[in-house]
Amino acid sequence: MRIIHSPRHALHDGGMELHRGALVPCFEMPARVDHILAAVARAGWRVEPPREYPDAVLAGVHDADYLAFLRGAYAQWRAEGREGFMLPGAFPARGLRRDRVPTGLHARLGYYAFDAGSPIVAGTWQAAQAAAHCALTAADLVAAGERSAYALCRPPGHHAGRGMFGGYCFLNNAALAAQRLRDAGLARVAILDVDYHHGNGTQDIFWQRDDVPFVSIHGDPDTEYPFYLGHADERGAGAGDGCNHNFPLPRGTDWTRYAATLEQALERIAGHAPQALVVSLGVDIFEGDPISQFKLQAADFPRLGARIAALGLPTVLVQEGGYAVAEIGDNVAAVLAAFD
Ligand code: SP5
Ligand code: ZN
Repeated sequence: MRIIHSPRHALHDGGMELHRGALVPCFEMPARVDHILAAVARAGWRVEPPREYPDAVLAGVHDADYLAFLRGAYAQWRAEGREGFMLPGAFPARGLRRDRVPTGLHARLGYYAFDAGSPIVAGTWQAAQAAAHCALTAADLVAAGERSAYALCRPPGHHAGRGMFGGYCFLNNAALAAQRLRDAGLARVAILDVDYHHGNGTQDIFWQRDDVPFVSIHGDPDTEYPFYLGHADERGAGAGDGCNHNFPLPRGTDWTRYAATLEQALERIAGHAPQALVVSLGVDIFEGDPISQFKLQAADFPRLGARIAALGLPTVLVQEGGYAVAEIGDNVAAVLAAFD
């Protein structure tokens, strides 16, 4: 298994998130990576650094003004005499204007964010850039003929849209990998998102496109984060009509129920006859996850990997969520082993 990883992930650290009305340390923490690297080492897989890419590549799936904001936000925060982490406190919800980008730093912070759970710190841009480069490198390996590659991305990416961040995500690593495969000449690239939380950012990015079908299994947004996207009636628009497939499942879903839905999701993917697959691999579907409510056991992750690998597609796996830190490594490695 080709494993792509950058130690620059650790530059994104030290933030707190607003969780049930209190500021608590982010569940998305650097130690997650240590446990994945340990499991990768136990499996005997070598870790490779990402290649470098110009920022112009990021503009393939993100708006230029959004990228400029992310790149410069923390320096402006410091220039205004502030320290610590940046969190927004106001958002342009219904009834407020979204048709102009405000000039003030705090105004733009709320404009580009969709939650108060994704702090920006001094190293966030560098870490997000490195994670994006991991995903792009994994995509380049698969485009060059590798059967599979795993991007150990941190921060994760699937909640980041064309012009918004949230859910611990700033740059959409999976979307960048899919776009990279498209740019390499593959006509259709499917994305399967198995993270517990709906990949609202990925859906947003490919909503009107028929070349990157998006298929997601996740906690029902009526009760689960990110709440405001991810329902089964969201099918895509324009050229993308019929290319978006959401499978929301209730709290308490175990492998038996999950596996039945997975078969339907895989059928949809096969129906689009893609040349390659990108997997948004969140293992927060594990029973022990502290912020999620599915009931998959450790023994279910090899099954999950085997079912996805059975599609027989060249596959880029991109790390998303998973907050049961002690178990995250074994659960991820169990999925990857099916592709080895
Ligand atoms: C990439 C990813 O998995 N992002 C998830 C972001 C979730 N952030 C908000 C979580 C709020 C969960 N509140 C439920 C409390 C359960 N104890
Ligand atoms: Zn998640």
